[in-house]
Amino acid sequence: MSRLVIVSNRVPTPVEGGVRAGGLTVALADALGPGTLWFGWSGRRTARAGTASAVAQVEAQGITYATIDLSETEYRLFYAGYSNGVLWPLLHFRLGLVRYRAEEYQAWQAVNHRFADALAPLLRPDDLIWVHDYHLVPLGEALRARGVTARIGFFLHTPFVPPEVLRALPRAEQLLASLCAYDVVGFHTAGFRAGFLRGVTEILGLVPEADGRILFGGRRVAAIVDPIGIDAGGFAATAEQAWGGTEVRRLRSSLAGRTLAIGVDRLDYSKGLVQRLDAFGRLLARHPEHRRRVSFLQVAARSREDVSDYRDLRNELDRIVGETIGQYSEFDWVPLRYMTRPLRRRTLAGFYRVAHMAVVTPLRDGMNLVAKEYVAAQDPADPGVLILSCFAGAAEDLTDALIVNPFDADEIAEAMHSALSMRLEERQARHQRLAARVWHNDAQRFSRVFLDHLRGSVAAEGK
Ligand code: GDG
Repeated sequence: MSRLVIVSNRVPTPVEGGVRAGGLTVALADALGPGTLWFGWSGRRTARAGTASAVAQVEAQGITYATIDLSETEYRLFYAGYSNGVLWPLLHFRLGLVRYRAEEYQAWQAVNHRFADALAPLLRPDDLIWVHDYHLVPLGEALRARGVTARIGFFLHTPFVPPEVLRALPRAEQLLASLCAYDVVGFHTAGFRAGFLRGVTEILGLVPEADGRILFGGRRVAAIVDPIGIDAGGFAATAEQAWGGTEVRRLRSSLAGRTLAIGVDRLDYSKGLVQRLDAFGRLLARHPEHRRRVSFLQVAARSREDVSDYRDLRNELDRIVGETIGQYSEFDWVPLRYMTRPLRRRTLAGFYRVAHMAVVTPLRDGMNLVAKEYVAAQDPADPGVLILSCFAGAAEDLTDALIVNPFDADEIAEAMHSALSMRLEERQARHQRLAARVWHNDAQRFSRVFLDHLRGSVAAEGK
């Protein structure tokens, strides 16, 4: 059987007694059998650039983790610069936030080539190589240039933009060509895949074959739709266990019988936090009956603080939170609780179960796993209501949520009002249909579908 090689920008470093469960680790859990190699950046930054041969390897639970360090300059140009200051805003339709600098683009290419230099000697011809996310788009091409013949797939965790937006990126055609160097390219939704195929047609001038495959440079790349999911049963069990735990008990006693609403996001401008908090203020203004009855807990774990747009967002949120609390608080009730420190995963699962509604309103999102986690964590006998942005990939599947336009604070406020007033029978019926989707499109299915395509790609090519 072929060995699986996962490549991601950050490698989840093994910790004592196991591996730290990052989002990707959870999503790939079923694919990560003994013998798997996981390669990427260690998370360490060094004063000077490392050499290609400086690969650190550790083994945990049969998986080998091979990492390289980045220099401070590489981190600044490749990671904070091009990856998170150009590609992230572009792929989330935020052209106004794109800050293109040629030196960052060159560093992005160079780091991908350094990854390839370090990884190529570790590879075997029958490996299945699965590369993750926008930081590493050129890696497949760089590996091919080093004579790697193994099958290589790429999965994009963000949205993909249509050519009208993509054209704003200098060297957009190079980005598309790099994606075409893979055997399989995966997207969360049919819409993202369609955008990619249109880009290939309109910018590269190629005509995809009837099955959506593209012939490029003598190879065929298959563009597939493969929505990421969670370990729904596992997460439901965690939420149930957390119910009796100290944190959930403390939370519930602090609520004193009031309803909890919850939002959980990385502190990122793509998540629609400003509009969401604005909407909550409008709910309290328009529907005063909810005052004193509901508390909104927003967990917004700090992220990418060395990118200036993220610092600006944090300041703006501090201001809105202060305004809302100042305007509506009473001496024994605070409408909004706001944390920028992360919670433990188990605690989070329990908090989802306590919450009567979750507000998941990104302005754009590849998928959004919080929406799926919230559904999985509910008590089916008394489930909460999910409010979901129409611009999250998850909305394609979770159509029984209350779907809103995340730019329209009034619409979100009305959805909050509906959620807080919804009768038990409707909550149960919606939840049952949502849970069926979350259990169906789960993590196991995600990796199985991708790897089946990757395994099949060579055979199909020879036909
Ligand atoms: C990218 C794409 C796509 C959040 N706060 C805490 C915490 N989290 C966990 C959540 C969830 C994960 O982080 C966030 O996942 P999302 O999918 O919501 O968003 P991104 O981080 O932007 O992920 C996204 C995803 O990749 C997968 O393809 O869905 O569209 O942008 O699991 O629970 N976890 C803990 N404490 C927190 O405070 N423990």
